[in-house]
Amino acid sequence: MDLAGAERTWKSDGFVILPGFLPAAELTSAVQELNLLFPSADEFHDGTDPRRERFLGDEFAGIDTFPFASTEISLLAVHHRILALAAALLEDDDVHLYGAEAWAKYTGACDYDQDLHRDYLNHTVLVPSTTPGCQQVEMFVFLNDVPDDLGPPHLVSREHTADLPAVPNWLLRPGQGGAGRFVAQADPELYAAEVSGAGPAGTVIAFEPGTFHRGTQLTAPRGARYSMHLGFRPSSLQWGHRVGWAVKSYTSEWVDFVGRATPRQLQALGFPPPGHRYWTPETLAGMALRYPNLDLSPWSPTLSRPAG
Ligand SMILES: O=C(O)CCC(=O)C(=O)O
Repeated sequence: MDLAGAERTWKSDGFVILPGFLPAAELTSAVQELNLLFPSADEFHDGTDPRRERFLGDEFAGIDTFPFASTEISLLAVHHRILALAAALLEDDDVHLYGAEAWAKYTGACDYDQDLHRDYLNHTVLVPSTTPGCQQVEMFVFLNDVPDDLGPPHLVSREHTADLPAVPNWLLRPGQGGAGRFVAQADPELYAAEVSGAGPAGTVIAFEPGTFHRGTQLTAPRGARYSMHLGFRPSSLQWGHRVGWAVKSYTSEWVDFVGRATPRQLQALGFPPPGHRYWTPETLAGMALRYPNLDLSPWSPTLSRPAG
């Protein structure tokens, strides 16, 4: 895992494409549980899965949010390689997962072709920054092979966009209509500068919310694309967010995830690290009742070292 090289590319281009970053063997258990969330390609295209209706006509209707019906897919969102990548790019070991979605797209279900845009409008209440320590990182993680005819995202390097102002945010393809101060026609050269994110299962595309990119059409006959969309920030960065995890923390999906996750993975969801003053006999006793399957020994003051 060449994280230093990834960091250099992310800094210069605003994104880095890491083909097969998650090894196939480490994807298997999550991929085997995809059907808990979504129909297979055959089930969708043969019309044999009643869940297929939800995907028709709206590209965003194929999104499930964390915690997922599959614990394996929830765990993959904080896989140790993903956390190491986020920490390297954000230059901070204490990273927080501020958004996690699993997304299924099927050829013909709807129009997946998007205009170039940045994501910052719903990932931060401020605007993107290039200052180290003040950045967020988004990731697309492919759960199946995504060649060019299965709708890989396209991205544009900062080399072509660094001078563009924060507004407008959507830069439209020729012939597309749109209104509002965040929307404008693009210089066609911007579309000519796009790079395809096509890659095998396990590919991770890391990009910052100020990077221009867009979704593309699925054209492969009977095709399906399964991916995750993750967002990380340094835990001390308060202006970047999408959801609060507590709102779903009573669900069995959350409790099952917590029972299987490591302290580092849980820290990425907001658990204080071992040694933090939160961990006292009072809170440990309460946590033992709330999460009967969680091994609390890593947070027990007698076993853990003080946090720095
Ligand atoms: O899923 C993709 O390939 C890109 C989607 C995207 O950029 C978006 O919805 O903002």
